[in-house]
Amino acid sequence: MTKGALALLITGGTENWSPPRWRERFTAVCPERAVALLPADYVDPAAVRYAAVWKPPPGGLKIFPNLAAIFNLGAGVDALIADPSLPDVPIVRVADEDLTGRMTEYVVLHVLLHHRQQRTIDARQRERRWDPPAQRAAGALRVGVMGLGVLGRDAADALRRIGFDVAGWSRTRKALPGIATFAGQEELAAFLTRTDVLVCLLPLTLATKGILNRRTFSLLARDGVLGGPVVINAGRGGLQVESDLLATLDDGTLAAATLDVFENEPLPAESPFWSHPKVTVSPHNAADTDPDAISIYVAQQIARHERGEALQNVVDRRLGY
Ligand code: NDP
Ligand code: OXD
Repeated sequence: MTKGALALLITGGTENWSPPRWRERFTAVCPERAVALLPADYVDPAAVRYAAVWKPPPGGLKIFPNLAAIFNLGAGVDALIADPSLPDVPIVRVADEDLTGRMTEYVVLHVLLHHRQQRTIDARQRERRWDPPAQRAAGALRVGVMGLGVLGRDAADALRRIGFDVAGWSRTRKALPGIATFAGQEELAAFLTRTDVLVCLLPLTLATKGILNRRTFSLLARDGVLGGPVVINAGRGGLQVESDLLATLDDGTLAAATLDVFENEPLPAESPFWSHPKVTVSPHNAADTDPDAISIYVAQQIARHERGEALQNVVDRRLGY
């Protein structure tokens, strides 16, 4: 009996993260199954049981009458579930140690860049200036992680192990060793007022849209060792109100920001963020989903499903993540 086909609907990409590369990897890990990269390849829509997607065109999935599951080739599903015609089948998102490790690298890198004042040291190097800035113990810096999910928990724990004074905030209560935890809107202010460096790893949902705004920034600690609060956003651009970010960087409410994600991506060439002296920009590459690792993750999920076991990391469409 032939196995149901796997359709790939993948927008965008870079050299290692290209639709043909995903097809090559899925063909290797699902040798018994037809793998079709749309729209280039032909597949009978009725033969398709699974779809692996990244930002598929709206309406692109409703043509498959026998679809059993959708695999989102990333952790965040905001773009996918914005499509009102999405078939009513389980959506599995990426929650995998390869992706988690990449995000933790990014968070640790950028917290350390601020903590060790690397931008100041770089500027002094350009001036041939031997002038070491003050150095403090990691424990003097209060880092607050918004979002204690798969990514936030791992990043918070890595920061804790380095010695930072770490807290986290989530929708539901968490208990994490060595990390002060806060939950829900009613504890947001208490979380923010003890935070020098705010790391945002929230999903973009109706409840979190625009949460990085002037009010949030104005609640952050102002008595910290960095001389002002710092924001690091690697969640989604829609979490931040960019006009508030710029205004609060300019009026001194914020000392600095590291931004991996933006309201409009790619970040337009005319955006003031590119050249802002207090901003570090990265091109939404805090954590790439690796085709080698994630094709195996999807193949394992399909195998679970076909053995009659529950799919893992299924999105709650009502919550939006
Ligand atoms: P998870 O779903 O595992 O975790 C989400 C966390 O956010 C949970 O702790 C959840 O709380 C919390 N949360 C959700 N809504 C609220 C709310 N209204 N108030 C407070 N907390 C809330 O997601 P991941 O950790 O896997 O990924 C997080 C996001 O990171 C993704 O959605 C994606 O947008 C982004 N991302 C960005 C990448 C990049 O390269 N820049 C790469 C990968 C992901 P609770 O635990 O109580 O449910
Ligand atoms: C993701 C991303 O959500 O790369 O995985 O942004």
